[in-house]
Amino acid sequence: MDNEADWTPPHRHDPNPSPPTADPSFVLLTTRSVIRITPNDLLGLPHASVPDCYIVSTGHGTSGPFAFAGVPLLYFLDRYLGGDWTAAEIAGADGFRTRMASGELRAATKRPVLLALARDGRPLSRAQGLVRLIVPGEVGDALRQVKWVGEIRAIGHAQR
Ligand SMILES: Nc1nc2c(c(=O)[nH]1)N[C@H]1C(S)=C(S)[C@@H](COP(=O)(O)O)O[C@H]1N2
Ligand SMILES: [Mo]
Repeated sequence: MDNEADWTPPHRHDPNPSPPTADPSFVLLTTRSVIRITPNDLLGLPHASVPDCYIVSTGHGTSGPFAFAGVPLLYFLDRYLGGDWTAAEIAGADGFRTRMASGELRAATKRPVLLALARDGRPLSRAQGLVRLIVPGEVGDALRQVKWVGEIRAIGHAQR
């Protein structure tokens, strides 16, 4: 039930090439609040850069290598949720989504999962996916490289 297959679309997914909306902000949903986050908010948080990232489209070929920079998702979630969470669902504004477990994020210390704002030293455009989830450990396809993050939902976040 709660496995990854339920949270990723079929492998032969046709990637959406164009942004569904213009607004690059997203909402963080917890059991008690809805917090709107803008790219500008993220710019005020610690950043990391991860080189040699590839976007592996099974239909359209591979692009990269890219150096993506942004806020580590683990830092972001711990900061807003206080460590009190077990997983997060990350959805694009078009509904494309994936799920990241806390343990997986904590294990990826060298190549952290990012809420990316820049690529190769330049700000990401909305067309390029701003704000984009970058999962450097995903190498065989791009099903977790969610463009246009619109919603992050905290899982296992206790109501206090
Ligand atoms: N929001 C969103 N993100 C997405 C997709 C999508 O359809 N919507 N497609 C995924 C797939 S299947 C691929 S191959 C890549 C394509 O990324 P690119 O447009 O940078 O090449 O985006 C991934 N992220
Ligand atoms: Mo893809």
